[in-house]
Amino acid sequence: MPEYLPSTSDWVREQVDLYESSGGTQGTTLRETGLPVIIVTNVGNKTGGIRKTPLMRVKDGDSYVLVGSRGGAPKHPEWVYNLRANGSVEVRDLTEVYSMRVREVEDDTERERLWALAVEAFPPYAEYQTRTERKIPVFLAEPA
Ligand code: F42
Repeated sequence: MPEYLPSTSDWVREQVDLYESSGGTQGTTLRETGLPVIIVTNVGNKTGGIRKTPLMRVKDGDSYVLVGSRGGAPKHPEWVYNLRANGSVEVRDLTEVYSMRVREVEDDTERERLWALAVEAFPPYAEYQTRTERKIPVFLAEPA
């Protein structure tokens, strides 16, 4: 059984711990913003370890839009490479956990629609994109 490899970022690791240990009743928002967060459990593409990545909750029907913003940093988050290598994830949304299939959104029209949903749910995404040359990757997690 692959082992859980906690994030090297303290605030992220602590949010995952609180969110999961409370069964999805605590630690479910982005600090004081009150905006909802989901936890994406994915497989490390190099370590094979279990990674748990909190992301803003952006819904598209029963699907979730996953945005590799990392605050507009110059490099993609490392979980992007995990999802590209293995699209089978679990998404925890509050007390529910769903098995989902993730695909990277390449089609411009679809990406435009989903990006608009993401910015509506979390306006800072628009500002993050202006901070970096890289095109922030967008994935869609659909019910498996
Ligand atoms: N990040 C976003 O990009 N978008 C969001 O909407 C978002 C919301 C959010 C809400 C709450 C919260 O607590 C955090 C939030 N974050 C959001 C931050 C997000 O959870 C990640 O911490 C961030 O995106 C950076 O992702 P990362 O995968 O680069 O994480 C780093 C810090 C990390 O954990 N690195 C590990 C390490 O040991 O250094 C390795 C992680 C990993 O997956 N390694 C792979 C492996 O095989 O295990 C290899 C990856 C590779 O390089 O191929």
